[in-house]
Amino acid sequence: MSLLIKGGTVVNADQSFVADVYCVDGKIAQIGPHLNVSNLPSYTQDTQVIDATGQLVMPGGIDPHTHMQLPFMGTVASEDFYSGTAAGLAGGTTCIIDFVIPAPQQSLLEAYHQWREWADKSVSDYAFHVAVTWWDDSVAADMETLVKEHGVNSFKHFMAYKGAIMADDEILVNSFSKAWELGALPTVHAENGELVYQLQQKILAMGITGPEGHPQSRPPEVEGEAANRAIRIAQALKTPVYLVHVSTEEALESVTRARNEGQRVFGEVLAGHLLIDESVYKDPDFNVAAAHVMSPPFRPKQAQEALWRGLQSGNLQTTATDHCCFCADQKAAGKDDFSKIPNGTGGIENRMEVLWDAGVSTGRLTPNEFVRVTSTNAAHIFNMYPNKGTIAVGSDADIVVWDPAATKTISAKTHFQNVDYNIFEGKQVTGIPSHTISQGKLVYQHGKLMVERGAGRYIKRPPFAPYFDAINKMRERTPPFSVDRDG
Ligand code: URQ
Ligand code: ZN
Ligand code: ZN
Repeated sequence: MSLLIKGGTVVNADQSFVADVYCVDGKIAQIGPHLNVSNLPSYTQDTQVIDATGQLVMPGGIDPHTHMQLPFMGTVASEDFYSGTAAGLAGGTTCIIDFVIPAPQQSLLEAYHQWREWADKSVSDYAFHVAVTWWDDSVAADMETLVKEHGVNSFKHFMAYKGAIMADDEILVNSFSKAWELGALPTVHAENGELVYQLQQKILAMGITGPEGHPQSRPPEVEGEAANRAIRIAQALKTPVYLVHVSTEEALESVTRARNEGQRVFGEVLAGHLLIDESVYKDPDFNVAAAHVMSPPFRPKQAQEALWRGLQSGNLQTTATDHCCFCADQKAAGKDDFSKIPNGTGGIENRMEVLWDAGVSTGRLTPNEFVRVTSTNAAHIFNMYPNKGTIAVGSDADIVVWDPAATKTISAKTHFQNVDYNIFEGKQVTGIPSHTISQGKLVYQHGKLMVERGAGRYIKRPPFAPYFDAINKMRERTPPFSVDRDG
């Protein structure tokens, strides 16, 4: 099977150039100006040809933070792996990293196999972070099996959600150490779960039960404290750490300080936190305010400017959505108690277009930086590069053809996401995908999805240890700085 993209401008994280892109059997086979491939055996009457004149040809987006069909807070997220990955393709995202979240005392391996089964219906490629929600020797053993046999190289820790999946310091210290011994990356949801719990009780006792209580129970210092604590624990243990959904200046300051001191800390920012502010919680319509209940909550406007500066400066490296959808009837569980509103919002379908519109069209980001923060950096950090995250010969043919002039108005009435609310409702964007190619196949074109249930592949991600092993082996073989003068 082959596909040719003609006349476009290839945009990678490092450079842009006019070139055709020829894909064969799911891989990028040739890149160059005016390719002449019609005489190749792979070029047949079935070869799909896309005219990308005046458009950009970019690596398919990677969303490193989604929760398809997550069982959470007494319900299950409305978006499943089929509909969620399809919606992603409609927005130019061709790969997700979702989360296996074992219940406390549940075997990590058992949970992993459960999520693998759920994800089998995906229409685009996917990988998994695995959450460590409890600790004993069996957890350490399962982590080792997951790294060595199942291609997991990142382990998540929720510092929030007391009484459910919260990781206390004992779990953080044990798990960070084990993860790095295995060459895997610890990641954290940085909110102080004890503080959240106590503040929720205080606010409810004051008679504030509506969604407006949600951000009041999670002020910026709740994230700032946990972010700093996670970074300091990582520093003490000499492990790297990746902070998901950084939403506050306080957390960004901790990330920036650590990076300036040479500590290997990564930060992720959600499209929602860059564009939506806390005024949504004051909406008199419970359904609108509750639809925006996620953690960390949307913040005051000045936090958004700081987060954009974090992206522009390189102190935040990836963008994501934390796509975790609950419909109005599910959010209603918290009608009389905001702490019972299932936490989560959508976004996988709109991440790239809202970031292009607010990032590139405003001059905050160049097109190359856009590619870096929507695809390449995630591929690097989670060790999927160069299969993912770049337009290069030999890379997976996961590609988005981007029409910088096309416009669209985002709405739940027209989106593919399986949720009855869109946090970007009514937003008009300029610059949207015209075609999405997944594994070398055209799967989205001008508003039409052509996906195949189960076509998505599980992507194994090697640990980082081998690089260090190789370097150490090299050192063993040749004493440092010895040069064979005669050689
Ligand atoms: O905390 C998360 O990342 C998951 C449970 C999704 N929900 C949310 O509010 N972010
Ligand atoms: Zn989270
Ligand atoms: Zn999440």
